[in-house]
Amino acid sequence: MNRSNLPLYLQLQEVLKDEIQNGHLKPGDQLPPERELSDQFQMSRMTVRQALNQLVAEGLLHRIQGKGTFVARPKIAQNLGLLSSFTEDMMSRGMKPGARVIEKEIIHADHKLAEIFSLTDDMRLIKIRRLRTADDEPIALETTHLPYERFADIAKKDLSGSLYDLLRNEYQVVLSKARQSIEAGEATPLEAGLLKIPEKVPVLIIERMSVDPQMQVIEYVNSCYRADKYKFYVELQG
Ligand code: 16G
Repeated sequence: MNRSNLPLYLQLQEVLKDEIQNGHLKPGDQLPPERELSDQFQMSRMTVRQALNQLVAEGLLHRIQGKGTFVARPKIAQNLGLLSSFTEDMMSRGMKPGARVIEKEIIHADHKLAEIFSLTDDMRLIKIRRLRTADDEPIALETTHLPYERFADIAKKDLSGSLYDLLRNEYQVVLSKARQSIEAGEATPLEAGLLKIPEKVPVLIIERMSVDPQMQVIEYVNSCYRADKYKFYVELQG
């Protein structure tokens, strides 16, 4: 494609994308100020800003207020075909997984939760909300529900590591299947504060329901993932 036919802001986007792809611009590198880019590429600052805004929206660049525009780290890509834990996912990428417990309580199942767990309304569940981090950076806020009858004492255990390891090692529970849905959402004030993103930015809302080999529901998890840090992929067979 001949770039000179493209609108100016798209031309600049293509140049910057190439620089990122061929490694001349690396994650963490700071871009020159808008004024310099506008001189260098002979376009107005508004056009430069338009190009940069689009690359920020695509997750290739990020802005730090008062500091400038930087090349973003590539998103963490998770294979949707595997029933893996956050800990395994991060470790397989050489990243340090983390979990900070924000809240844990015993709740009574509302109608929706009762249906998911095949419980009668009002039965008890353990609700655990944890902030998940990768290399100490907040990635997701996960709210997990577990049946109280089966895991009554789990809230007393150390939940700052892998929940799946805990289930396996302390309760001999192995998850065999899960159903997961992913949809777009907006960060609520609570999510934005904990995930260190502005309120209302697009996020990925994920629900996972996992069962053991006897098809007993073990966990129902509602998560909010940062869309600028995470993406999911699936391999399709023809
Ligand atoms: C993943 C799961 C979550 C599960 C957690 C266990 C998604 C969207 N969610 O984050 O359902 O509870 O792993 O991870 O993938 P852990 O064993 O590291 O605590």
